Amino acid sequence: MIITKATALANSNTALIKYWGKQDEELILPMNNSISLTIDSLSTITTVEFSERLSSDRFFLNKEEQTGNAENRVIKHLDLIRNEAKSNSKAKIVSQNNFPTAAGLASSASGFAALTLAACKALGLKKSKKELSMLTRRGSGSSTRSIFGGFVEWVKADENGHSYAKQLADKNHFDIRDIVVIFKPQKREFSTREAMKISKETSKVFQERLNKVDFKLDEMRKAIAEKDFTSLGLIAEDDCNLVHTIAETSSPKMSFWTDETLSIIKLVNNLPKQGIEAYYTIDTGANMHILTLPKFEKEIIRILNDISYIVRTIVCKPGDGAKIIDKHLF
Ligand code: 2P0
Repeated sequence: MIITKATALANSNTALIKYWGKQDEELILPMNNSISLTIDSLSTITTVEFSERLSSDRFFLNKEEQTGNAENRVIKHLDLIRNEAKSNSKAKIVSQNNFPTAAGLASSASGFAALTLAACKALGLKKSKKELSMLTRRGSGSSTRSIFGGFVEWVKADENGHSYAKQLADKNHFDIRDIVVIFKPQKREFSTREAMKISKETSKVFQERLNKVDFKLDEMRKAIAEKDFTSLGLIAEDDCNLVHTIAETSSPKMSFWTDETLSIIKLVNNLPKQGIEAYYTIDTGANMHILTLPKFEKEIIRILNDISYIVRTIVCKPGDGAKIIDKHLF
């Protein structure tokens, strides 16, 4: 009886130049390069155990057994890894997020990065970070970037073996803060996957953004290299606004922002009047990220603490890439 088990921890990442649209839906090849910051306080821990004793795969997320789409995506990804390892063993997968799932906080980024690393380790597959990033990409695009820590770029390509992530700068290069602002939970009307597809097929603004994205990527790389927080924040905010304009100009129209989101956008826009430099970015959900410098962190938290509709704030620093840990979840 062969039983192999491994546990990995992966952090989520915040997209500064976003991945929005695929050139290949099956291989998950993106339309544009994207740049992100891996953050240290939104993480997933996943334990994978392969055992000849099991007759089927079982996936537990946050203590609840998953069925349907969530389970199928995980099994499909495990099949890919089992295929590489020439293994037929079924697996028990137990995964724990320390933050809300499917709320626009990139739980699929940390989730698939942790799953990929733990499953490869448990099956004895030796892979470089670059190879791991290409493999996890097949589960969820944003997880490609979570293999690496700090500032990361995911490179587009039109074939499987050339679309991977690379680190632009490690977590110690530029100490910024990402304050995650969480509102009361609400059901999303569109998954990110659906939203990207609808955007690409129906929004006229989609191609306009692509025409300018290479220039913005250059500017973002420069801002990171030069530790130019103002440029980093302005470019991230602009790309966020553009991606949400694409969603809003799609058919059907897709809106991810709520009244709460709009109020906090206004608040962030007004912070410079109080001598605070901060920018926002938002993914596919109402929750948002406030990017700022360490010296403004306490004052922003004090302001946010007075706002009744904010359920939780999480202060994140630049974080590490996915790693194997010793403590299993079961
Ligand atoms: C990003 N997002 O760059 C963009 C910005 C959300 C908004 O990548 O279809 O769950 O699994 O590849 O990775 C989240 O989308 O989508 C995401 P799939 P994923 O972070």
